[in-house]
Amino acid sequence: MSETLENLLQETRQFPPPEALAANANVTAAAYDEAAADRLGFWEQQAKRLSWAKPWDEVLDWSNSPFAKWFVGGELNVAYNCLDRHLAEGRGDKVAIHWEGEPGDTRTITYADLHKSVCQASNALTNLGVQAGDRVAIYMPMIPEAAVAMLACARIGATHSVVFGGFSVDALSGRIQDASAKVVITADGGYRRGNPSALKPTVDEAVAQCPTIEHVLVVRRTGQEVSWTDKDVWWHEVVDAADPHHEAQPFDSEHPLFILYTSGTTAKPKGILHTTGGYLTQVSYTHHAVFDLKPDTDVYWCTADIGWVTGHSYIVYGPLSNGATQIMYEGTPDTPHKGRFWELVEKYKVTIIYTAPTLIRTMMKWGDDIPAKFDLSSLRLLGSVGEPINPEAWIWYRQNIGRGECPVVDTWWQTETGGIMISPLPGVTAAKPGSAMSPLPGISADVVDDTATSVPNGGGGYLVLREPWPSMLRTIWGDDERFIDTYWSRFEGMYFAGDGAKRDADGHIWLLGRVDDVMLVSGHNISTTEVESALVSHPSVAEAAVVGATDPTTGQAIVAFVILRGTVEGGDGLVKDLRNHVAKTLGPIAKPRQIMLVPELPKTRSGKIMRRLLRDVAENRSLGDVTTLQDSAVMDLISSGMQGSK
Ligand code: 6R9
Repeated sequence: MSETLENLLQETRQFPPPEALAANANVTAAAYDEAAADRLGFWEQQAKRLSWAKPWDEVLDWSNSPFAKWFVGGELNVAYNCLDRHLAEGRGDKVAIHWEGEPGDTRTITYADLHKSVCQASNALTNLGVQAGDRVAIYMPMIPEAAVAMLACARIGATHSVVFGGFSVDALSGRIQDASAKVVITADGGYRRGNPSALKPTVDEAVAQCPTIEHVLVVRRTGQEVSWTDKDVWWHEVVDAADPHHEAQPFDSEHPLFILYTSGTTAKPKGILHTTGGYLTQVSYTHHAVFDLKPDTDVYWCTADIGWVTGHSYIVYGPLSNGATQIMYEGTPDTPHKGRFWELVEKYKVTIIYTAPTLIRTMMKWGDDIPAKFDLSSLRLLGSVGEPINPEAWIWYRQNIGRGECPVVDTWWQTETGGIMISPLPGVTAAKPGSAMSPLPGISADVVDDTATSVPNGGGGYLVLREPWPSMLRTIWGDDERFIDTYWSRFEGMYFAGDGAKRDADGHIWLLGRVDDVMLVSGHNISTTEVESALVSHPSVAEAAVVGATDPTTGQAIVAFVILRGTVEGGDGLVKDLRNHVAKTLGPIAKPRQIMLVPELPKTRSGKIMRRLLRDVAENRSLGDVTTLQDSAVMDLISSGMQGSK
C-alpha cells in the first residue's frame, strides 16, 4: 500500500459549510478541542444525552483489552430512551415515522403510537417465553413492525439478530443456529418491484433445520397464502391483543443489544456483537452531530434497509433516541417509476437524506432530468455511506439533489464500529468530494504503513483505530479468538479495519476500498477505488467496478466492468477511449488491460460491489458463493451481455 500511485485522485475542490448552517450548527469546531483535551470526559458528556436508571462508576474499562466495557456499572433501557422519554417530555403526538409502502399505502406513526405497539410486542414476546438474554431472529420487509420488533426485544433485554429479508434459507438458518435463537419474527411477505415477495416459505424451510426455534411470529403484510405450523402465531392476534402497558426494566450498560452478521465472502459470517450504553451513546451523538438534526423542524430519511447496520444505527436507534421525525420506505427506488425517491422528498418535505453511493450512481445513470422534475428545495443536508463515493458522484449529488448548496457528509464506518467514525461535520468542515475528511471528535483514526507507523501527509496505507470507542463491537458472537485474530492481531494495540486509506497533503483521509481488493500490477499497488473513480469521471460512464485478474506478465492486470450512462452507445472506439482516459488521469500503469461494458454489476444488499464474483468472471472461473448477492440474475446478464475488447 505504501507504493500507492502518487498522482491518484487529484481532487482539489472544497466546499465550506453554508453560513446559516454553520451559525446554527449542533456541533462546532470546539468539540474537536474538547475531545482532544479529554477523550473519556468528552464521551462521558455525550452519555448524558441519554436517560440512565443508574449512573456509571467508570467511563471505560480497557484492562482486559481488546474486550471493552463502557460506562461500567451504569444501567438503562434502550427502548425507554427511544420512546418513553419523549412521551414524558410531552412529545407523544410528534410523528416518529411517516411510513410509505411500495404500492403507495401509508401509515403515520407518532411516538405515542410507536410506544404502544412496542409495549404490546414486548408483552407478546414475554408471553411467548422470551426472556432477557434470549436471542430473537428478525426477518422482515421494511415495514414499521420491523422497528417495533427490534425495540420490543431491546425493551425486554432480548438480543435481536436481524437477517436481511431476502437472504436465502441457508443464510437465515446458519444465522439462527449460530445465535441459538428462540423465536423468529417475520411477515408473510413484502412488496418489491410492484409485486408481493414471499418471506414465510424461506422461514419455514430454515426453521425446519433449527431446533432451537420455539415460535414464529408472523406479520400479515401482503395477505398472500402461507403454510402454517404449530409453531406459528399471527402478530395481529398476539400483539394487537396484548396489554399496552409495559414497565421497561433497566439493563446493564454492557447487556447484549444485538448481533448483526457481516456478509462474509467465503468464510463463515461473523456475528458482530453490540451492547447497550456505549452503543446508544455514540449513535445518538453522531446522528445529532453529523446530520445536525433539529428534532422540531427536520424531516430525516435514511434509505437503508433495516437488515444493514445503517438501518440499525441510523433508522432505529440514533434517530429515535433523538426524537426525530423520519421517513421509512418499503420498496425499491424505481417502483412504480424512477423518480420515486424524489417524489417522497417532495411529498414529505424531507430536509436530510442519507443514502449510498451505489444509489447515487444509479440515479446518475437514469439521468439528471428525473430529479429535476421534483421540488427538492426542502433538502438541507445530504449523507453518503457504504462505499467510497467517487468525486463525480459526490458532485452530481450536491448539484442535482442538493441544488449546489447542501453540504454532503461522506460517512465512513462499519458494522463493527457500530456508529459513524470518520466524516465531515456539516457546520464546520470544508468538505472535499470523495474524502471522508477527519475522524469525529472522540475518535482516534490513523493511517499506518506495514510497520504500524503513521504515514505522513501524502502517504497511503491501512486504516486503523488507535483508541477504543463507545459503540465498538465487543466480540464476535461465540468466538473471542476470531475477534482477536481478525481485528487486533495485524497491528499491536490497534483495531485493523481492513480498509486501505491515504492521507492527502492537508492530512484529510481518503478511503481506498478493502485491502483484499488492492491490485498488484507490475509491483505497484493500485486501489480499485481510484481506477473506478477515474472511469466514472468520463462523461459516458455511470458506474464502474475494477478487479485484478492474474496475468502472466504483470502479476495482476486491471479488468474493468463499466455501465454506461443512459443514452450512450458502446463500441470498441469507446472502450479504447476509456482505457486512454484512465491512463491519462492516473498514469499508464493504471491503464486497464480489459474493459467490459455490462448492463449491471453484482451487489450485496447494502449496495457493495461483489468484486470477488467479478474476479471469477475475469479469470474465467465458475462462480463462488452467491448467497449474499442482491439479484442472482445479474451474473447471467453480465456473462451473456458482455461486450468489450482487450
Ligand atoms: C456502514 C457500513 C463496512 C465497509 C467499510 C468500507 C466500506 C462504508 C464508507 C466505506 C468508503 C465510506 N465503507 N462507508 N468506504 N467510504 N464512507 O457500510 O457497514 O456494511 O459493515 O461495511 O464499507 O470498506 O469497511 P458495513
